Amino acid sequence: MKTRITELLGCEYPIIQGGMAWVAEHTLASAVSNAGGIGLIAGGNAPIDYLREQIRLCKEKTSKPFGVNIMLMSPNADDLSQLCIDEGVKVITTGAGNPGKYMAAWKEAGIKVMPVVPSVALAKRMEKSGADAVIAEGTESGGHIGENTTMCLVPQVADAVEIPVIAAGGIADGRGMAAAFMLGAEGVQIGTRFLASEECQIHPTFKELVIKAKDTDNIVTGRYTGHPCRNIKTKFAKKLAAGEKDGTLSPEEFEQLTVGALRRAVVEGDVESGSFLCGAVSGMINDIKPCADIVREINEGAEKLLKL
Ligand code: TUI
Repeated sequence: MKTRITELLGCEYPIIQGGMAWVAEHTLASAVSNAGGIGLIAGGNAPIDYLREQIRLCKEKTSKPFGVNIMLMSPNADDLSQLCIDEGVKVITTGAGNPGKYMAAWKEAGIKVMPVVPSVALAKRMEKSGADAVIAEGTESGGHIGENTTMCLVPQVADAVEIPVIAAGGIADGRGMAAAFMLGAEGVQIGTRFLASEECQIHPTFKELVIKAKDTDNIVTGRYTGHPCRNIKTKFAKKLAAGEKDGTLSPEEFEQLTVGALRRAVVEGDVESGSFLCGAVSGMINDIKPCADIVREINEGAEKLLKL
């Protein structure tokens, strides 16, 4: 499928892997890029040396284009931004903030920049600051989320900007991709489906939780901290949600319990105190597959439905 996104990024399919903190490392990213999509390495809160190594390892594993996600709440965001320029990264996506202050330097370096936006207002601002595309991410996504749904947000963003729109949140198969295209998107960003991929390096317990999850097995926690996150509904997530609701956990106590919780989930598979960030679409993911199959099947499914 050819769209302005495949043209912009020089990839075969307009399918971008989500920049999932702690999850999106070079093995996953290179597998998605080799499959014809765009793999992403997540900067997250990582130190600069970690990201430099991941970028270099990814270049060894693929000659196809790949990108880096800069999580803008990271204290290292300035350094990681410069590192991407120095390492010749071709594509940057951003999350959890406004990347305005980095835009000029990234564009000067010839980087294709695609900020994640949770609203029409931010999409317009990003277009004005020179973004090449925007990723309109609905609240169905895993991790840190905005309020609007993919179904409502994508067409409104597509109407508001001239640059291409990538839809994210709740997309895991060809039907989701076709639906996103009907809403005006020219690409999709997919995270949760790649959690259950062979190349994804997360703890096996995390993969099990994803493929066993039903439609009702995810929950949003942390709204009162200003950083709501969608997770798999483990006992720990339910405890956080209950404490938030009945006032027995202050926002400070909540933050204390969740410091390092993503690492505990991804690296240790710790269901007692880990946060398993995951999208609402996990209920329809029932198997672990190679990234190449995931990318091909999603694209083929969408093409068939769109009668391309
Ligand atoms: O960033 C994400 N997903 C994430 S980041 C993350 S690490 C983290 N963990 C706990 C708390 C906070 C972060 C885990 N998952 N998705 C992209 C995304 N960006 N979702 C929402 C936004 C967003 C929100 C506000 C983007 C821009 C924004 O702008 C505010 C402004 O400054 O205008």
